Amino acid sequence: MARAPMRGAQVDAVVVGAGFGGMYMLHKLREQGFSVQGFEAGGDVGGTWYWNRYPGARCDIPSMFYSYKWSDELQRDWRWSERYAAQPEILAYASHVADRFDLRSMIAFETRVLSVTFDEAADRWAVVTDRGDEVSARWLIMAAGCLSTPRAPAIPGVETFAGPTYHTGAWPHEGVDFTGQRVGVIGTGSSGIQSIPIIADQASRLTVFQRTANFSVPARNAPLTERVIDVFWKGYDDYMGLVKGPGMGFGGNPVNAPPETAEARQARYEELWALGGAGFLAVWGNLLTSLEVNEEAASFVRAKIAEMVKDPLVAEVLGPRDHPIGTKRICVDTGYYETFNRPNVDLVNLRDTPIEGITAEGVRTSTETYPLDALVFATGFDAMTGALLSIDIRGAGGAELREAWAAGPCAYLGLAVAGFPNMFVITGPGSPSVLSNMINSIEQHVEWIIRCLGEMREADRTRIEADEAAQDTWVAHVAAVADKTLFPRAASWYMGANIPGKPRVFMPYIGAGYRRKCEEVAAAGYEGFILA
Ligand code: NA7
Repeated sequence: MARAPMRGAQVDAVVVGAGFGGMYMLHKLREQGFSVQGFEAGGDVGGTWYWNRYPGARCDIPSMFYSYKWSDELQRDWRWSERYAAQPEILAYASHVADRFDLRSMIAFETRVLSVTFDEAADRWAVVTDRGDEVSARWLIMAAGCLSTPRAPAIPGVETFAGPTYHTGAWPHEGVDFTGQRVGVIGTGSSGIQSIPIIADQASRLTVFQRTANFSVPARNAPLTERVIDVFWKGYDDYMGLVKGPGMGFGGNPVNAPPETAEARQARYEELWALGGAGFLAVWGNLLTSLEVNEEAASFVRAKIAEMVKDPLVAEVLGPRDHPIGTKRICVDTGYYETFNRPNVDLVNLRDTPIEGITAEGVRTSTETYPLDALVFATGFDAMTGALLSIDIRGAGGAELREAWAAGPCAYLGLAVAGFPNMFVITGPGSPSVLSNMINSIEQHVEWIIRCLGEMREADRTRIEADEAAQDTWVAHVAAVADKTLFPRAASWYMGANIPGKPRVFMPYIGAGYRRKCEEVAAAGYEGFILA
């Protein structure tokens, strides 16, 4: 869409990204009387849900919980159709919110922010986009997303492949029909696991290239009934009490300890398996801190895989053994393991026969070439830092964020970065973010930021910056908490391990009491921040 570039515009706040974080941030800023400009690379709102249109894409948190909580009317009016909403419905929800609160008028779409530079004399950010915009803002809010920079591995010869290639995180809007085709899928994370059963339905032959087997729990997706909705509302206050109070934590919960007898433990695994969903990880409070406890739950899931997959050799390859369950994002599937019983589906174990290259014909491993008509990369994202570091961010004294984060991301409370005044990151590294219900974490950050900006305005202050010492203490705490768990044992995207050369740092915060900590910081006059 053609539009004249904004040159010399001055606003109170620029918001980068119009996913669920950016949308709510824009709404709150305007409501509080700030002038705003939003920028969004996509053609509409929705962020991750705008781009991830691959077949089978759906949320892995029950829809009723995967909704904004800030407007009771919105929450009560919107009717989800399924326990786990599919991508089109989530995108329709984002669109509904944008219509209802007139958000689009604040956003320049199809516009990518290229650079942001802090002007110390003015305490303002200069924002430059690929559409020639130059906008000056007192406050800069990065809502660019945690899983928004898709990455495909640099496999030699990929450009020579004769057929089309797709990435699950940048799926064609018009959809893809694989009917009658020989399709290859590389990657068996959530995106692979959700799309593989559907692609298998269409393709004449599907070859799944698996490097790491992942744990997946059946979604038991179903239409959302009045009864389920009723139960949700009955428990809503308690749920919000938990969200706004102690929150989630993986630090070990003695109340929820495994019972002594193996029979009682098995019964509990069975119960959660039958319920389905990522709630399986809540089986015991110490699932993610005790290797022994974890291994029992992991072997339960492997036994289930062996029951579902007819060929024992295939079941063996699909059974994860190289990481404790839950230390990589648990997947939630519909018919994933059963897909490998289909005669038109093959599994290639890349641990035995690694990919050596891609040719015009297909994928070549160390032993064989698999001829393909189309190739799907379900290979994930440069998670948590990719979107931020793709922007040239220069803070006080010209400091570059890329340099400041060269050894791994450092952010105070995951919200602000020392040396980068007046910039806030929604669900940044060092906050619960991807380990929590993203919508809840987004709301918490937006509400914290808006309170902060309101108080800054009231006190006539123009600059706030994380103190380096407070940031160092927080970053060390984030690492120390993670080190008490099993998370660092997995080569996960939480650790940056999926990107060659990316520093191995556990990025999200797994401790409990995060929200309280943020509130205490604000109540103490923004302790750990330098205000001017
Ligand atoms: P993930 O979870 O990062 O999964 C990516 C998959 O791609 C994973 O199985 C990787 O294996 C595999 N992969 C990556 N690079 C390669 C190469 N070079 N060769 C073979 N296989 C490769 O991304 P998703 O999109 O599935 O999910 C991301 C999040 O989105 C998910 O957790 C939900 O929160 C929603 P690896 O494990 O690295 O061996």
